[in-house]
Amino acid sequence: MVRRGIVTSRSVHLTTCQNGPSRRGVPSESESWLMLAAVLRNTGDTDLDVTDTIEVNDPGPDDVIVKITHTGVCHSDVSAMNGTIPQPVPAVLGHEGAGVIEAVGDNVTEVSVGDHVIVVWSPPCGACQFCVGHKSPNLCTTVQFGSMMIPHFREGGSDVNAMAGAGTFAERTLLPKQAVVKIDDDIPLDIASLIGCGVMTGAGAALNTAKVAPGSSVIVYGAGGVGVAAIQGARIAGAAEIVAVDLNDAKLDDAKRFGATHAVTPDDVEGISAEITGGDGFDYALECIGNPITMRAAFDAVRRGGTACIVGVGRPEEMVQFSAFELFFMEKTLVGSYYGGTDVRSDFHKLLRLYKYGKLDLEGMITRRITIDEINPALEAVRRGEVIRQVIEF
Ligand code: PAD
Ligand code: ZN
Repeated sequence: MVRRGIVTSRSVHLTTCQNGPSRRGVPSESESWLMLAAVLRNTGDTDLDVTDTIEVNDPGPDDVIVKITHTGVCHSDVSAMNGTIPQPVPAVLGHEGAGVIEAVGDNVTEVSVGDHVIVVWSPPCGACQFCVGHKSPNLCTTVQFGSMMIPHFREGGSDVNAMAGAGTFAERTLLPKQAVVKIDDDIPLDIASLIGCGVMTGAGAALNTAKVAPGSSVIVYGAGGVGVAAIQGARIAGAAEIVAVDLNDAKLDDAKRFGATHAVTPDDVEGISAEITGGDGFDYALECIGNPITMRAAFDAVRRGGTACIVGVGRPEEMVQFSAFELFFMEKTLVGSYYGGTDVRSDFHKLLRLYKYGKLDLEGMITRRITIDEINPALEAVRRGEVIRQVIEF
């Protein structure tokens, strides 16, 4: 259900949103739309406030406004609520989204009104040492941190932040132009939204960060949206064995649909490792939960010389311990993976081509489609580990 109201203000002229986009530019005096958004009022709240009192701010010369059509619910949204991921409040949460460009600032030539786009929660500036020198554009913070400093929304006279500079749990959001990747109009936007976080993160962790090799053995901890994408990434890379580990039995069945050759609860990891690797350990482990215990378990699950890749996000104060001897003796690679080590400009399109030819199952990852009014039960389902992805449709 969508409720909208009109107010008179200095805000962007969004007359396009009823009948489809028709104009470019940062407009002048006019009416703006109040819109539905899900707001975190206080860190520690277990519910978001679904309200129609939020407005999007005017785009600057290098900004765009995206009409969000679809946004996935990721565990990181839950983590922003409970303080695992630091997030100034009040904030519109959501960071996995896709939609249509509704307005562009004067300097924006890369996209136009009406373009279909995926939202990028960590956009590369394209010019800094991380983007150019280190060839790690996922680690560029220039645009993201700059964007996070600017309130994207307002409510009455007060500022409202956007999670990770994205804020996709709203009918529209304000983004720097680098934070959108244009896609073809025939790609379903619900599918596209998943690429914006969970799918890129999980598949990218397997393909870009761990660089899973053909014929190798892989164990993936956690079969939520990120873990299922990691399983698919490992399958695409040509892994021989892919073991999914999850507490939830239903998730073990799910994991097999996406390419896991084996699926076990944590208690059975040792047994399956003995069966597949003779007890040496797996070539790769991908931790897609965010728990220090499973991070340590992932490190333990790989063989001497193997790679443990940590994708899950734990609290800043939580620690994982390593023996000062084992690091040398086991010669394992321990690597974090931020946004799947992606260069979004090329990787989003690669993943969409894999989807197009049936090699990446994105449709099957959508457990349910919901409205923004159903966000709180949806977040609870994520906490209980019951779902792969839930997609909000506006
Ligand atoms: P999710 O909640 O959909 O999936 C987590 C899965 O782990 C669920 O199926 C749970 O049942 C399972 N699980 C929980 N605890 C255990 C346990 N102790 N043993 C075995 N299984 C368990 O989460 P998600 O897939 O949306 O996200 C996973 C993590 O990835 C989370 O920490 C999120 O914040 C992180 C993430 N990282 C990045 C990044 O850039 N590295 C990006 C996006 C998300
Ligand atoms: Zn996410």
